[in-house]
Amino acid sequence: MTTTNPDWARAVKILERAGQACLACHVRPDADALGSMLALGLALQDRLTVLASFDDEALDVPAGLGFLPGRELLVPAGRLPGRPEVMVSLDTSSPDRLGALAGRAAAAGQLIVLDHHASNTGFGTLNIVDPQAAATAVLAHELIERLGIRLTRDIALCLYTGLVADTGSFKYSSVTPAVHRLAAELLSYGIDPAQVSRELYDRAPFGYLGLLSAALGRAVLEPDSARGLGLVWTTVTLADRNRAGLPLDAAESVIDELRRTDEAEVAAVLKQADDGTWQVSVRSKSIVDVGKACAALGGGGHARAAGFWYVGGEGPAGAAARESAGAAARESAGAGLAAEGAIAALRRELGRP
Ligand SMILES: [Mn+2]
Repeated sequence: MTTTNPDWARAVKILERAGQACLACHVRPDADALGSMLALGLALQDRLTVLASFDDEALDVPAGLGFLPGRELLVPAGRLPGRPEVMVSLDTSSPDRLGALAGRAAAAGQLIVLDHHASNTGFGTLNIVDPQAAATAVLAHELIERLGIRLTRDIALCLYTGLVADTGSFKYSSVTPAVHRLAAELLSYGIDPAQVSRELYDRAPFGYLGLLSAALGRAVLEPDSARGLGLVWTTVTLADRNRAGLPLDAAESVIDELRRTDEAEVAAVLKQADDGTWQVSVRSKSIVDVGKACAALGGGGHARAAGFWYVGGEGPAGAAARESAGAAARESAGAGLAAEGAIAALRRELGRP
C-alpha cells in the first residue's frame, strides 16, 4: 500500500542515517499503537539501536496484548535520552497523549509522526498522517517496506494485530481491498488469525460477565439525541469493576454490545477510572462524526470511533443540559452526577449540526 506523501522519502532518509531511534506511542496503548510500535522496532533493530516506550514508570503492557512479540524492546520512559536524535511517534494524535515522553518528543532532533487520526495536530518535524489509513499499522508497514526491510513472522503478527483491532476484525468502513491485500500478505508469514482474534476479542475472566450484565442492564436509549438519530449509552462504574476485580481496560468491549442497538446511530460507554474520572468511548454507525464531537470535548479519535476524558463537575452549560437530560438518564442506576455531566456534554456536542 503506498501513498504519495513526500515526507516518506525524508522519513526513510532520516532512519537510514540514524544510529539510534526512540519509538513512542500513546499512553495506555491499544493493539494498533503497541503493535505498530513493536513492528517498527523489530524491523529496525538489526540496523540501529531501538528504544521503545510509552508513558511512565510501570510500563505495563495491557493485559490482552501480552502475546505481542518484541516486548524486549520496551524500556521505561526515563531510559530514553532527554534529547533523542530521532524519535518516531506512532498512533498518537497529540503530544499530551505521549504522557511522560512528551518532553523528549519536543526535544528530539527529528520527530517522525506516523498516525491515522484526523485530529492529529501535526506535532512532528515530519508528519505522515493519513486519516484514510485503516490503522497506524498500515503506515508502519509502508515505512518498513520503504526502508527495504523484510518482514518476519513476528513483525507480521504485530502489524496484523493492529490491523485487526482498528478495523474491528475487518468490519468497519475503513476496510478496503488494499486492507485485505495487506492482511493476506501478513498472514502469509504464518501467523494464526484465530489466535489473534481469541486474544483480542474472545476471552475474558468470569467476572466480566457480571460487569457486562450490570452495564447492559442500565443502558439508556435516547431516540431524540444526536439530532434525532438516537443515542444509547451506559456506564461501567468503579463499583462494577471492583466487584469483578477488573482493570479499566477490561471494560473496553462493552461498547461493542451497545453499538448493535438498531434505534441509535451513536453509542457511548462511560467508564469510571480508579481515580473517579470518566473515560467515555463513543461509536457511530454511518452518519455522525463522533471524532469531531469528542475533539470539542478535549478528546479525539476517528469519525466512527472516538473518545474523551471527563474529569467531573458539570461544566458551564451542565446544569441546563442536566435539566433537559430526562428522567431516564437521571434515574439510571449508579451513573452519578459526574457521569451525567459527561453524557450531557456529549449530548450537547452530538446535537450540533
Ligand atoms: Mn490506531
